[in-house]
Amino acid sequence: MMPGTSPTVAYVGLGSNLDDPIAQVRSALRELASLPQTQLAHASALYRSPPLGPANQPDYINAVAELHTTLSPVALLEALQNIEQAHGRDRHGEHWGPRTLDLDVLLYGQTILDGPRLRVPHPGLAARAFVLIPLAEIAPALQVPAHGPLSGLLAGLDAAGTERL
Ligand code: ROI
Repeated sequence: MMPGTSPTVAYVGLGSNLDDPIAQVRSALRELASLPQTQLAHASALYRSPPLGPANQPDYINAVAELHTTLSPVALLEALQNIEQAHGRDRHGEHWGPRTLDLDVLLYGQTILDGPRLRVPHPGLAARAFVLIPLAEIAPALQVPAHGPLSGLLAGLDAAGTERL
């Protein structure tokens, strides 16, 4: 990015259900705050949610962070993957299985991307209570590209089980 380019408002989803998930998410928030070219503008509370996917895994701790960044979408993705790896993320486990730390680019401004590495808005965003509820805490008036108002997505949601800590 050129110097002086104004930052983009990006939202990142955090999730963990292994190795002290609360500590994983808290330390990941601190690491997001120290990314280059990036400010952590807001962080939601932590939420406990039942697993989406195989049920024989622990509940998740989830949160959402608002970043103001001049990193490109793919540079941001790579920075998130570096943090995941530093948390011992093993990408060879069962599909939708448990994980020490998952960091997803949920939204990158009003950008829509449909690439092999990165899809934005995140394809699961519109249906996942553990994303939408913390997102609404920090950005209640958000317009979600290709989906419209966040409030509309929340209205159609089964929020049962997602509990604010
Ligand atoms: N389920 C919950 N509740 N929270 C997550 O962050 C989460 N992440 C995942 C899958 C395995 C889809 N299930 C999840 O990647």
